[in-house]
Amino acid sequence: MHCILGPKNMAAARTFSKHWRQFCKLRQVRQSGRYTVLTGRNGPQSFPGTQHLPYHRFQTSAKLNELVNFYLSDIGEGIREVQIKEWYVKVGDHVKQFDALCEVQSDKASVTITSRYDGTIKKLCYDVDDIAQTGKVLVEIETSGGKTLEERSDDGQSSDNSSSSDDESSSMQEIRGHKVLATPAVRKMAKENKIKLSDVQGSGKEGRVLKEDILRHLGGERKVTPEIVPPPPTVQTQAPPRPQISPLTPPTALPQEPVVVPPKIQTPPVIGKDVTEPIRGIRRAMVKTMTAAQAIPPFGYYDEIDMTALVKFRRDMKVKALERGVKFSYMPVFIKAVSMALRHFPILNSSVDAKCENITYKASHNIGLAMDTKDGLLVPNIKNVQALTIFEIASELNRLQVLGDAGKLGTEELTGGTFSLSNIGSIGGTYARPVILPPEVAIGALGRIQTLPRFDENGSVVARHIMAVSWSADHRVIEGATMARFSNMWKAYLENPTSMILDLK
Ligand code: CAO
Repeated sequence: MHCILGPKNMAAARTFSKHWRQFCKLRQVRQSGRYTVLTGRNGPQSFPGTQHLPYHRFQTSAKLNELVNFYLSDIGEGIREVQIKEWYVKVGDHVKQFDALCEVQSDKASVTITSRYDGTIKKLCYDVDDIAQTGKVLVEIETSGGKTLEERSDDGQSSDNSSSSDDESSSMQEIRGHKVLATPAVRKMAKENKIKLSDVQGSGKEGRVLKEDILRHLGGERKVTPEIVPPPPTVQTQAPPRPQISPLTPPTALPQEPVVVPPKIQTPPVIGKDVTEPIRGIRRAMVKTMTAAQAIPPFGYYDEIDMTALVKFRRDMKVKALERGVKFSYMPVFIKAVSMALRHFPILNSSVDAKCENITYKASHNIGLAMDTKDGLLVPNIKNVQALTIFEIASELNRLQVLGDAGKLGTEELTGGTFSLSNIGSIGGTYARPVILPPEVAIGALGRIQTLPRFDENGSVVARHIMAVSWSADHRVIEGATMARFSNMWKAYLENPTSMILDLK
């Protein structure tokens, strides 16, 4: 048994043990819109502890030389597993407390795992893209000094097995000395091409290595198959002159017309094989949510909105908002109008329990918006829209879009929604059948704003800006008439945006 603190220090040890357990429980620190999780060496199973940690099991990292198992602790929201998105360290790296170790993706959020210790990384227990379970060892860290010890089991047994760091380091993609910034896809690409990220000159932000950098690097290093560029089509602008033949002239052999051979279209060779891979990360969440949504009998309601006045209104507002540093699309108006209409139809801002036995009318209008991100479909929400100005909504939407683009939407942004909008029209299309996100009870999908002919009050055909809206509501608790009345009110606000001023709070 390795006694780190001697019996004399038992009292001090117990006090430390108590504080340490509290410290571990309070590790979830929100940082810049996402969680940072610090993980205890004894793993989450020791957190709830009324049980005392054996006195030899804790330490101040600066003093001891031992190999500690660094567990992935419970990161909340019932998350049991995460996908490793990116390692920020490699075997052999020295880390300090609070240094970022890796980025993980749960089905709800992106989380940075930071170190609890000063020490040297001995083993990374997962590769990028692997699924890591909470409560299992994530990393082995040797705290300062040379002697390595295996983490002792709960009964206090220990072993002296040394780490296999050499093996590990040879299989790593990372570099010694400093961290290379790159997305998992780029790391994978580098790995597949057997190149070290450290050898590649990154051209992205803060030296981040991009796909193009890998390709450029590959180009310089070995012969790459040149991109297949089809030759420009030959355009015959003038027909070659035909020989003039008089009908009386005896037929002679006609000169051969030049044969114009169309250029051969080079298509990329179809080589490759079917690829089967596990459904992970955000898609896995989509499987769960959408499967649960299938249990809801939806009521569909469709209408069209004359957006002509709003298009003009937005044109003016866009300039004004930009002067204040905010991008202003139609969404902030759509979202505010939803909240204003929800005040009259609170049942549409409710949630039902799994068996649909209880309904909860939500006080806050946390309006979710389907977002197409590089990681997949996410639905962050804007909290308390009922209390926000349209400009504040625009500003929050900008923030969410930046986080979404960076793959950094956190649990805070992704949970607690009460009603959702899906602006598929920003990509295209006229109608969509949106799927209700349980436990919410309604969702709207917006089509593309199109210029279409419509009759004016004099019966003349005029060009109008038209957008279709498709609502889905949980028909177990929402009557079709309620959905229709809500839609009419929302539509009235959008068709006459200045009327919103009267009801704005
Ligand atoms: N019709 C016409 N133009 C539209 C439009 C619409 N329905 N919606 C947005 N636009 C315009 C915007 O006004 C903006 O124009 P400007 O450049 O002139 O300002 C441009 O298209 C780009 O808008 P945007 O997409 O950046 O911003 P947004 O606020 O309109 O939408 C968001 C934000 C997050 C909803 C959107 O980016 C998005 O991800 N949409 C896809 C949603 C989706 O995937 N739904 C399906 C879910 S089910 O799988």
